[in-house]
Amino acid sequence: MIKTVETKPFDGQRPGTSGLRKKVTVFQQAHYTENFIQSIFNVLDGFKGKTLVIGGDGRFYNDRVVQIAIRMAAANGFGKVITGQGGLLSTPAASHVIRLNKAFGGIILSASHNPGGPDGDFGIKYNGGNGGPAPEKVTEAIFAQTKTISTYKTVEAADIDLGKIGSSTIEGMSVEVIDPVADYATLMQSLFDFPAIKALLASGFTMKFDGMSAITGPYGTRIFEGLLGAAKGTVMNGVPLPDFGGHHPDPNLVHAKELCDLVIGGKGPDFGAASDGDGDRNLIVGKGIYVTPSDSLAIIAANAQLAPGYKGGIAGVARSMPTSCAADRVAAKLKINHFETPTGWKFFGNLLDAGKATICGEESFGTGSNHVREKDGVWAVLMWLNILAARKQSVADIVKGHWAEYGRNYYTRHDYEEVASDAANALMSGLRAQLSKLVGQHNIVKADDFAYDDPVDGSHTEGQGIRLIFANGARIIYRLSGTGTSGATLRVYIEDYEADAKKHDADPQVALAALIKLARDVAQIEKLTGRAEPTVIT
Ligand code: VG1
Ligand code: CO
Repeated sequence: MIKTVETKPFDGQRPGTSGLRKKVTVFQQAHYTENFIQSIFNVLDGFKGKTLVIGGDGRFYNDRVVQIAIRMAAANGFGKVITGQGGLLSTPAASHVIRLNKAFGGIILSASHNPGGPDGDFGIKYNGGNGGPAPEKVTEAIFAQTKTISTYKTVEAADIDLGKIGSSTIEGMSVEVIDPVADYATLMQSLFDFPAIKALLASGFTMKFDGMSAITGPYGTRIFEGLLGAAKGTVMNGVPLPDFGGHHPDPNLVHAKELCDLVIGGKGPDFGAASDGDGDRNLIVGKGIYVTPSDSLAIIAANAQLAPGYKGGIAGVARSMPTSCAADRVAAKLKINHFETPTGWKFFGNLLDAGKATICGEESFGTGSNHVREKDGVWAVLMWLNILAARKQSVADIVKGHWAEYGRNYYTRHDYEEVASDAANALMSGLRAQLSKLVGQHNIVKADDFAYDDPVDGSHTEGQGIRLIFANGARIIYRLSGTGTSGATLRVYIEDYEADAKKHDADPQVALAALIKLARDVAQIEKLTGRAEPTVIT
């Protein structure tokens, strides 16, 4: 039976860089989750009888919210819900399932790389029929709904059994439970040279993939160990856990330390990779080398045609503004489009839909292409394996060869996590106030607050990060995170370009030391936040 429940608005339900992210305990408040889901439905038009995809990364509370969302979809008039077994779908797989089934849209449950568990984080976001995160005009409309909502619709019904693959109905709406990996694995086989990768793995080349006790364990096990024949045990931390084993499922040098020590240390396998909580990020390491996400994007763009799905070449490459300019150099050489967008995958959707860009990436361990409308961790790993199989060189040789050809964009990101919000805001407004007078000092030729005009729909987005651009192309960028759930996180991105191959072997922290110091001084980071050092360096 459909019922209408009275409710009152909650403050602060504004989606951030990637959906609404809050502590689990916030989502557990009576009506909180329902209010947000109803607000999504309230801004959508014409979904009666259509299909909605629902799935999440398996973190604590995923199982409850999937049931809540299914009931509300039925009460609001959707014709069908498709979800993965156990309510699980990686973010890129959800994007694919939306596109494959020509669904109206999807609700993705994840707080990505944020910790999980009863005291951890949870998140909800809406993706449209193109499989991509809702653009800002939609997320802002959802936020407006959350401020005035007074009722939501649900049905009184028992939980749907999501443990078994198959179909059932609830209040006249059908619910199809699918294998979360199968369609995605088929898509990957259509893009990459699986026989060549299989031959590489059979030839003594070794790899490790860290699923970080999150969603990509089953995807990695099926694809790397199953379809590609990698040795059993190639996938580590391959069983998804509701609390990710107590770790941050964030594939970087800090949180994937065990893998990095093993592979970068040179005594482990030839190739290492990891993904995050919801499967859209990737970390790539090789014997003796860490590949920065910015370099990975550039190298993928330069080599994509080696993979069958991209053999006709790529139309363009897009990167988020803080991502290093390495990819721009590849685009210039290939004479293809390049785009600089604000942070967050939602800004790539229009470029991909319009065929203007084929490969996209962010410095935050996100790379992807037009095969879906999300970044895609396992895709990036397969792309690297395909490149390695085709070029028959080591990761280090490919990276160093790339630098020799294009020059090296030394790059680092310094994060100051859980800083007091007031201090972080004061720091950003202090920077904004100095912008005009900074030009001319320290060889700064441009200082601004990044704004973006979408070349496809003309939408305008402001306040996307302070940029200091130097005469030689070096950059310092400051922005506040839009995915955190406590206090503020200040991100400082530092980049410098070195053309001379004889100077390509430095530690980035050393090569960038003078710029790092300048970045701290100009923003008065220690004075305003009390932090002498960042909490995470990537
Ligand atoms: C961070 C990253 C951004 C990424 C976003 C979502 O956002 O910087 O590049 O798109 O996370 O990724 P912020 O606002 O905290 O800097 V995920 O894997 O959390 O969906
Ligand atoms: Co993620």
